[in-house]
Amino acid sequence: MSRFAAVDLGASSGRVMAGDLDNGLSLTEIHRFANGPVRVHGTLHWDILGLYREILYGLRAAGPTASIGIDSWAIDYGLIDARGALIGNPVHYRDARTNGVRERVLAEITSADMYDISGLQFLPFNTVYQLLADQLEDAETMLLIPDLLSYWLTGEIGAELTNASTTGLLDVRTQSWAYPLIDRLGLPSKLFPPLRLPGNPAEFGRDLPEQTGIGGARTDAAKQTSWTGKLWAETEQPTNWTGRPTAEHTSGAEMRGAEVGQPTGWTGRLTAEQTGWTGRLRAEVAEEIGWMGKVTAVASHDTASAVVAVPATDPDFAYISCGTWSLAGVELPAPVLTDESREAGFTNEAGIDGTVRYLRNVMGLWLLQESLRTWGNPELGPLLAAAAQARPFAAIVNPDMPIFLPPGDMPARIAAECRRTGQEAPGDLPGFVRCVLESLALGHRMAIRQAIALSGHRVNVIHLVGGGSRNTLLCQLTANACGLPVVAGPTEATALGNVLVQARAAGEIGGLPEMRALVAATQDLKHYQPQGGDWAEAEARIQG
Ligand code: LFR
Repeated sequence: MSRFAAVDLGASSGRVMAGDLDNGLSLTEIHRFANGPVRVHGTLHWDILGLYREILYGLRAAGPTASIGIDSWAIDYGLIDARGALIGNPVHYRDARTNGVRERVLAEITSADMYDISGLQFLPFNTVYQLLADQLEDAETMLLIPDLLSYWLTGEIGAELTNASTTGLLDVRTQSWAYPLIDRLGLPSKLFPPLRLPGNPAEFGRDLPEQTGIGGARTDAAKQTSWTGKLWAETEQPTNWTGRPTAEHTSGAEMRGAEVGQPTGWTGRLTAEQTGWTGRLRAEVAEEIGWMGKVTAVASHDTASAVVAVPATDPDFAYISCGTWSLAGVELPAPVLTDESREAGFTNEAGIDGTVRYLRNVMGLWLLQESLRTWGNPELGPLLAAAAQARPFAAIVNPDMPIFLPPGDMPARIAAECRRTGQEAPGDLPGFVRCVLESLALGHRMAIRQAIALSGHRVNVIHLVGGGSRNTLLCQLTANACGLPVVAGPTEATALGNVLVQARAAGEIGGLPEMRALVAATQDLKHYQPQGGDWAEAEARIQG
């Protein structure tokens, strides 16, 4: 069966999609549902049970598939108690509870030390800061959102690697939990479950990973694939195992003797623990959706899945995964951990197969989405057409100002930022939209140019994927601002990446080059050539 279900939870909606590889690669939307945060007593929450119900509904509607993959935005998590129950509703990263936490941490541990361990940019809402703002007394395990949903579906716990790399608590070199840092921060090490490597590169004899600059994670993944599978199958209760690293237990035989439910003193390379993990649906779930199936570990960070589906045919590419956020950068074989990289706000997140997603978060279409919400959601098409006719470079802001992060009146904040930098605020809605899109294109320019300079990676073309690839004005402005051709599409990169990694785990397709070639051959792509503009002046202007 070459049909796979992709569950993708995005900022405006969640979807269950069916991906078919029988005849090329196609996606069908099965069920779409709202995924807005819920504010209760001042705290912004996920409506996680409601989402789970919608996912079950979508899986029932999809009918039997070879497997299910789940992705969502990164960083957010739920806490599980000793009985396996969820403690409270997960909190949304745009909530204010992390205000000031990052600053407190960085007063204790230098940003240089933190960056050298995790390679992660210092977003104020990173999991590490959320955990430090949270009540952890009753918590036994921390599960990132896709891992939490996988746990409910299968009963098995784990932490998928690409998403775990956004916590700030993963060692970027060894790709295992950074226990010395975890201890230093006073966080309980039992919270961090075994790591799962998505997509099972070794088991099917394809793309056997090679040693790379990041701690040899690839090699270990290949070596340990079979025994981890066996261990988890033999013990049949992986849910409360909490091993910690020592060098002793690196072979399968020893591992199999480890006592489940006890800290075993084991680990070797945690990366490999659940390589190519799949989990059978619980009977109760199968009954509810009407079919028995399994969940496969995919690149559960939505951005990691989107980067899988970048339709690159030339290795010298940059990407912008453009939705609520714009994630702009390059794919590298090893992290960049220099002072310059840290100061420029670049992150080294884990991609599949040992790749590094070297990128910076640009505020993204959030600026537009929140503006539209403030205006009562007028129709977007006519507004974009009017914005295309509006005066170029009338007003431009730095899209990455922290003031733009929380929900609320976005046009008022944009207007204030224009005034702060000595510019007149836009006078009408098309003017605001033009300002947002030019500012975003400028953000893309700054991130892509810095990614190239800091990594030394050559770039001939920018692939802009995700919902933003539908916005022709933004694509053209991005080509202009970056001075590079832009290939826009696919819009559904995240869901496609989710499906492709499942297909790879099932042995139906090979590694990244093969997956990307299939996307390039089957999906609608649009090409934009740069048309100039004084972007250097705009860049100078936003400083104020
Ligand atoms: C995009 C994304 C980004 C992450 C942000 C918050 O949807 O996952 O990669 O930085 O959301 O989790």
